[in-house]
Parts: sequence; C-alpha cells; structure tokens
Amino acid sequence: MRSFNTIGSVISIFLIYFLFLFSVSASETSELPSQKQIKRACEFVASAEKNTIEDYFLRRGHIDINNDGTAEQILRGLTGTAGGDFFDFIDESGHAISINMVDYEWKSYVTYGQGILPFDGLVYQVHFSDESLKYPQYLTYITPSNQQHILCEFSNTVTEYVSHPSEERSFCWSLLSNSPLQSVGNEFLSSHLEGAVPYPNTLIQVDGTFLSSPNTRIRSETFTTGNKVDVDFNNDGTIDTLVELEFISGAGRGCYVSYFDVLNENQDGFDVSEKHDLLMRIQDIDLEERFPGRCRGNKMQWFRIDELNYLEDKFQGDAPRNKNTEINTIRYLQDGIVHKTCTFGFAINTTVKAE
Ligand SMILES: [Ca+2]
Ligand SMILES: [Ca+2]
Repeated sequence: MRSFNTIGSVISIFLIYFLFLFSVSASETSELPSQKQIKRACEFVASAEKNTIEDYFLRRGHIDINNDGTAEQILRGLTGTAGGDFFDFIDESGHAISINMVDYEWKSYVTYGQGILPFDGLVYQVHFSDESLKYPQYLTYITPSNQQHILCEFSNTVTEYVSHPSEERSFCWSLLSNSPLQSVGNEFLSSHLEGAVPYPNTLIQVDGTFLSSPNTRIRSETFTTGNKVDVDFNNDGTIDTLVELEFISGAGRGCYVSYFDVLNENQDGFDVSEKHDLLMRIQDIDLEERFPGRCRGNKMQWFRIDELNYLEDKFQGDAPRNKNTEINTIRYLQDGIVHKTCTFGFAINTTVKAE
C-alpha cells in the first residue's frame, strides 16, 4: 500500500508537471499570430521590392514591439565594431524590456541588419545578412511575454546581369551565358585553378624581409599565399611574374583582401616602377590606406581571351551572400589605361523556405 502511494504520488507529480508544460506551450502558442497571419507576413517580406522594403520599417518613436497592447520606445542599441542595427525597447516605466530568444541564438545566423515591421496590425522583425537590407534571413515575432520566435526563414537566389558601366556589353553577356569562363575558349592563368603554379621555394629578399613559401609576412598584416602567376598583365608583350598576396586583419568585423603584386626583372624584390602602380590601379588596391582594398572577401584571377589578358575580380563561392560581396568585374590594361570591360549586377530573388 505504501509503495502504491509512492508510485501514485510520483505519477501525480509527473501529471502535474506535464499539465504545467502543456499549459505553458499552449499559452505560448496562443500568443503567436495565426498560421494565416504568419504566411502573409513571410510572403510579404519575400516578395517586397528590394529597394523599398525599408520604407515599411520603423526606426524611431514608439511601437508595441511585444504585441501586448502597450507601445514601447525604440532606442538604437549599442553598435559594436561589426556594425549593423540593433535596437533596445523601453517600457512605460523607463526600463529596457528583456527579450528571450526561443530555440535560437544570435550566433545561429550571421545578421548585420534588422527592420521593425508593423504589418497586419501586428509587429514583426525582419533580420538580414547585410546592413543594406537586401538579403533577408528570417522573420521573428515577440509575444506579450517577451518571447521572440522565428516564424520563417528565407532563401535568396542571385542572378547576375550585365550592368551599365560595362564597355563591351555583348561580350559580357556571352561570358555570363557561357559560365564557367573556360567554355568560351579562354585560358585561365590564375594559380587558383588547375595547373596551379606554386611560388618557387627560393628565398627572395624584399625590403630586408624574406619571401619564400606560403604565409611569409611581407607588409603589415599581409602574407604571401605561395602562389605566383606568370602573365603579361599589362598587355605590353612581355610576361610579368605576379605574386599572390592576402591582407588579413581582425579589426572590426575583419578585413580580407586578396591581390597581386609584381616582381622586378631580377625577381629579387617587388617592382617599384609605374608597372606596380598600374597593377594596383586595375585591382583597386591602395597600399597607403589602412585597409588596402574593399575588405569584401573577393578574389582576383587572370585569364586570356584571344590575345588579351584580363583580370577578373569576383565574389568567392557560388553566389554573394550579402550586398557587400556583390562583386564581379572584368578589366584589362592596354597602353597604361584600365578598360572596364564588364561590370556585373546582381538581382536577388527571395523565397520563404519550406519548413
Ligand atoms: Ca508592448
Ligand atoms: Ca607585361
């Protein structure tokens, strides 16, 4: 009898516990918008014009951020060195409300931009991978009990097109439609590709330091990758030896710049003539700056079509992941002039991810 009582009370405790859990989750669920409302909000964000979605966002003033019927004051939150928009919300008594993220953490997503979206009589938040608010990642909703839930995630498909500064538009379109570039009969010279030429494992003295195999530091925060490319980069009829360099800085959200420098005729140091200046100019590299390039993670490579050698400056991977990495240009040098052959633009198509 006694053991039955014990079992009975254990069962009762479990029952009470499960009832408690159920009531919590039931009240939580009832605090969320209906499935219909969620679908409408998610589809609205996905289909919104990229350039106008910001017009729907609230950045200052008062808004009922937690959908409990009382407005909170929007404060622009602390902005770290990594930038981006973060907000705090002050309630009527002057205290910042504390919001609990349900089933996710900030580190689950890389987001640098956020918009507060009043829609359909409710208040949502749209989270973007970039400050320019072009690549939405997910939509959240804050319940009256200050629980922030993810309602849906987005996926972004990027299509490239030939943009206006391009000097040779039909040629550029042919490059896009014949991706990858090899299929139009070009010869890639870059060491990133097959047949890569590793930098010779001989010590080359430059300004009192030594260049050798990979990872030799040659300037502040700049390293050799160990790759070299023999290419007539300025199209003057003589082959030049370019060394691939990487600038890597941890300051702010970090900076990565990949570029080439050119060795002098004796190959015992970098060229310091106009040739070096030209190479920096076609790559948009300024070695006088704290960050020599645009910190956008792009990669340069050289290729040849017919008799001309071109520089491709492009995002890495299959597609840009945010506005910052939307880079794809093709240029060449002739008689000391940089020709901006192709500049590609990017169109983003956002869809709601299926659950
Ligand atoms: Ca409120
Ligand atoms: Ca040359």
